[in-house]
Amino acid sequence: MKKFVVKSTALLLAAGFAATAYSAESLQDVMKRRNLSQQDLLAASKTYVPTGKRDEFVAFSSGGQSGQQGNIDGKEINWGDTHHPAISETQGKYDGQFLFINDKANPRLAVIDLRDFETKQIVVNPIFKSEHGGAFVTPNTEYVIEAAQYASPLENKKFYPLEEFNEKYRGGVTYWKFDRKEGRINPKESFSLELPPYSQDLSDAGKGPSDGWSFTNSFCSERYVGGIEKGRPPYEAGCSAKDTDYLHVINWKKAAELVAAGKAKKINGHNVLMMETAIKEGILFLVPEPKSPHGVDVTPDGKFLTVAGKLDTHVSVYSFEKIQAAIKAGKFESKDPYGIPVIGMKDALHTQVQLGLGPLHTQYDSKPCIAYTSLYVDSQVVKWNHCEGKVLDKISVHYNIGHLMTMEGDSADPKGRYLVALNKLAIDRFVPVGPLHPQNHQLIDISNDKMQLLYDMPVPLGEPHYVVAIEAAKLKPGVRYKVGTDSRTDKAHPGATKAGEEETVKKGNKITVYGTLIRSHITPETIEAEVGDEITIHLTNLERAQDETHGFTVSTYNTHASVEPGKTVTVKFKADKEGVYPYYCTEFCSALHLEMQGYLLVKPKGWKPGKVVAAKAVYTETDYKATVKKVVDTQVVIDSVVGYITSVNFKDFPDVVNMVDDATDQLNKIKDAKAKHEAAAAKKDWDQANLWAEQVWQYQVKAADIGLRAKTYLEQNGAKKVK
Ligand code: CUK
Ligand code: CUA
Repeated sequence: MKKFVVKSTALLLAAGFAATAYSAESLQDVMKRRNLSQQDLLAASKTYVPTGKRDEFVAFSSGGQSGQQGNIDGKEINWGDTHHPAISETQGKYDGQFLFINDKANPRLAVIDLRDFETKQIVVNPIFKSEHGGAFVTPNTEYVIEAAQYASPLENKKFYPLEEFNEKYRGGVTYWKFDRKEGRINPKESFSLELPPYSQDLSDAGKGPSDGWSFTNSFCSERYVGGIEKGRPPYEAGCSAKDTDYLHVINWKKAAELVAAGKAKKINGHNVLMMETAIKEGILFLVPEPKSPHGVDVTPDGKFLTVAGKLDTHVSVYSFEKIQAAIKAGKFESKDPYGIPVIGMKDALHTQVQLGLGPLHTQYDSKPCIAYTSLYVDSQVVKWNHCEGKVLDKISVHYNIGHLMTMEGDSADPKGRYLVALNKLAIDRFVPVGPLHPQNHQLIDISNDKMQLLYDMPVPLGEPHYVVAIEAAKLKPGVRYKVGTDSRTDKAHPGATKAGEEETVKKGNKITVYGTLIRSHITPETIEAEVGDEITIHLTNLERAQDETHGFTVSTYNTHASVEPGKTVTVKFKADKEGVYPYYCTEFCSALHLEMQGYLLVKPKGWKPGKVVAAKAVYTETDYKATVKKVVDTQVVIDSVVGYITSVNFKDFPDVVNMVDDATDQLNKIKDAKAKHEAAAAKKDWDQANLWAEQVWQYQVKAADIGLRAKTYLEQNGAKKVK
């Protein structure tokens, strides 16, 4: 420890000397040197978060096409194409409890618990082969909506030729029932509605007056089937031939009742309400919408829905009231080929507003009637008034914006303030990194009449289609798990192990390790196996201190776990190759992190040890005495830290209490190690004596490390002296 102090002082001195060679720059100097304008400075002061301060909003971004893991139909899936995250809602407002996200390529939906930001569940859609209109939640998160995209037969693994597209291929929308208490989707109580093969696109749930209804777009009501290799015009021509496509208007509350009343058909074991039933029961309607629509976004008051048509310069604002009036009056202009009643566009429209080229997605402001729409082709964001139908402002973005996102801007209670443009192309914005450019987000201030571009942010990896942002104060994540928790089930882990109860059990060719992790030690330090053994390692992180995560990996066995404080994880693998495989902690958790190691020894079958030569002594009595002196000196430091902590009201700080508990645990281990080094010294076994004395010092160092952290925390958080 002393060595560190000396070193860092030397560094400080060096830095100090260097600094004297220059005088500190003023704000003006920096502006001049970096060629910054007043406008840049204003933008910087609006976005800079000083050290120790925190962001007001947190964004959750989809990862687009990127890697992860899973399993569908017994096939390992190593990537996904996530598009739309959704935060759970209570009465239409973000509640910060759960996040849902869809996978377009492998139709499925993930549930993420925002207490620990972990994926708790992935449900695979039982009837779709691709999807896009998810995840969208109903106002109290009763259901998570997931609509199909490319039509396919609903039965699993069933082939029908493309010639039977109109008869056998289907779209649909799934309503996944969410059990908030369990924090999981309940597939048994979930259901789908069969829809025509129109290539359904985005969805949204009604709220307020439109609660109980949901809306799903479609972009290929032509039901076109391409096949350019057979001389047919391509999909993009056939799917945009007509002037309109269809908005699906669905009464999901009634649909749920019909399913409960047994009116659904089972397909692949899943409840599907067939179109025929939906038409007969009056819960499914269509409204024409202009050319190749993309987003449908319900206004915060639930009275209107904005549809943006990629190939139309307008957005169309539909009135929920008018749609309902047409339904009540039975006023339909026609039926589609499947018999679904079609409401006339005129009878449903509130207004249409010309915005520009390629409108895609819409978000709302905290100010009433104010909406923002992305223009893909024009590379612009338009601010407009959806009540009065007029354009208010436009700003250029760089380049080709897809989604846009305002703070809680798809909820019943948008927060305004900022807008993020999720641009598809970055082109010249950032330092070049080769042909694959980073993704590009731009932050825009929307608190004034004119929008102001504040910041360009490169984003690595997959393309974030949609992002949701929530007030940071609404998130209440935990700091640690109750010791022995399986974070996937949120229940006690069967392999949870307490300190001192670690063991390795071998039964036949199955080895089960009940191990623990605590700075800076993995128990056990050796795992012995024979080739072919199946190894299961349960590891419990015993730390109570905040942020003391350990990791675990075994060399070349393709296994890894991140073990946060309190968590128990299991890694499993087959020891299928003979050899020596170090395992270690993968998080730099302590000064002796590198020493947090062990060996997996995989012996050939039937291996017997040969004659072991006794090792020569390494340490002397002098070494032992020096170590004992080091222990005595360190104890002085510990005593002074303990003196400080107990002199203030540390018990009022739960985080400190946890740190003190951890430190005390370390100190309690000293007694045993001390007895061992004293016994060895009495026998003049200086190797054993010195090493056990060193171990005492290790416990001290860890305790002192935690103690100093607690002391700093108390000093920074205004601890008060107690008598
Ligand atoms: S989609 Cu990508 S820009 Cu999947 Cu919401 Cu519109
Ligand atoms: Cu534990 Cu590094």
